[in-house]
Amino acid sequence: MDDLKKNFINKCDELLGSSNLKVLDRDGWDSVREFSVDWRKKFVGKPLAVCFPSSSIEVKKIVDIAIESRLSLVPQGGNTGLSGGATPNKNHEQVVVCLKRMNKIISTDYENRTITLQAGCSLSQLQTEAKKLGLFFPLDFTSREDATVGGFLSTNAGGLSVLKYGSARSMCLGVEVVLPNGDIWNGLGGLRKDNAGYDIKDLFIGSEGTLGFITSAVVSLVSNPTQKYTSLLISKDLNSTLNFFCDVQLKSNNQLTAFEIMTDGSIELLMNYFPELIPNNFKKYKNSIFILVEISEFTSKNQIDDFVQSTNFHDYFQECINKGLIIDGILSGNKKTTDRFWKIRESVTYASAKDGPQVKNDISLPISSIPSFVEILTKKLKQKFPGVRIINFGHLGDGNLHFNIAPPIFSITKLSSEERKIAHEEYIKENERIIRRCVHDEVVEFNGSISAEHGIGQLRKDEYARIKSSTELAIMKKIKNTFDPNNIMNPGKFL
Ligand code: 2HG
Ligand code: ZN
Repeated sequence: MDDLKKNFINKCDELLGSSNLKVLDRDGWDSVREFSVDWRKKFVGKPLAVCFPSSSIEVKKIVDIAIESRLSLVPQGGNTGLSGGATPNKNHEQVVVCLKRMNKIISTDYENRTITLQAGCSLSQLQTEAKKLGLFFPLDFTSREDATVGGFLSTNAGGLSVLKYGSARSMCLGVEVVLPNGDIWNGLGGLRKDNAGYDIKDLFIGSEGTLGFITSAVVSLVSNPTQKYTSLLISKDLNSTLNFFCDVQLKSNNQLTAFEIMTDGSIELLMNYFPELIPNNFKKYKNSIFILVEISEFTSKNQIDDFVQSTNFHDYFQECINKGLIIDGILSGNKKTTDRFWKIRESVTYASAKDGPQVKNDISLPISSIPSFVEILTKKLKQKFPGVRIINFGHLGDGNLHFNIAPPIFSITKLSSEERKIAHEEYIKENERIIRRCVHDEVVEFNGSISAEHGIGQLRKDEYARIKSSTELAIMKKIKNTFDPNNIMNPGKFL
């Protein structure tokens, strides 16, 4: 190990104590593995070490030591990201800084409807804290138990309630950041209005740890919905799904809180891996589209213009069936059924993980063009890559599709499961780049974005450089250079 690396390890040992510093060469691969491999196990890094600070002062000191030792730092929260943005490179030179020990609620403010908390708090911890105040923190996604505040802000995560409440950015009123020069910026004012100059906070949100460490944040809370109505509905195709979406959205005004879809490839995966989740009378709809609709009630009982109060959902959905917008559906009548409907939607990712590697996409499109986009791209992909399976699902109400591509099913009778796994991996290795390009070219054609909520990370880095205009890239690089001229913060990710 060279002297600079030794200097880093010695000083960090002194700062954090050896139980809060894992050094690959000293403590072994097992001690750093879970911080070196991403959730999907696609990116495997080889860090010099992993640090576990407990305060922003300790993060600041780690930055100071890294500057002195000329090493770069990779911020990490729950390591639940899907783009490899928190995974170190393979060069045994980067230091992962895991903020999970920084998990304190700093303060709550009922009147201001805010919680100030450290970046290592989990999303579910924050949701629970909001509940204690009788309020609601609406950001939500499957990895809520592990995902952290710092992680969801650095990636500007989206999830299952963006349609009504927006992405992480819209719920954040302030951040504290340790900058790449070791300065600490305290932007935790928690104001709802602040027009004094540039909005610096918004630069850090979504910057994927490339501009500094978000070490604390102030988030805003909202009123709890008084009641939620969740239904699992079936439509025959995307055109009618879009018409149905417009109808519900128009009628429900801002009471529609989720409009999620799963198309045939996703339904097939669910039926293969979690058949027990699918209601028996829905098994015949494997070539259709499953739609999860959630409508929430917020108002008091005496408000008569309320869609929820004036609507009998059975009648409304029956009317939609008569109009041909949907073909069938179940309206949940209790929490168990509601949880099951959400479980179906959230299990597509788990079914995918069981099936093997895919080309994962996270695209954003004008909602109106989704049916034609899907039709054109599906045709192109099926022509160029015969047999590929399209696992298309996601947040139609936000214009966000996870248009994932799985390899053809290699005949199970001819191959053992191990051989099938290898065949899958090889297919993805060979075709991933070109499939992704094909998808993204169509996204550009339709004025979309190559990431809606998962970020660029390592996964889309090349595509980001290929697709973004030189003007936009130059602006991004100037911003990066202003904050981090020595490229200490998370190098090798999106820029
Ligand atoms: C979801 O919407 C997540 O379920 C994961 O964003 C998407 O697995 C995926 O591609
Ligand atoms: Zn998603």
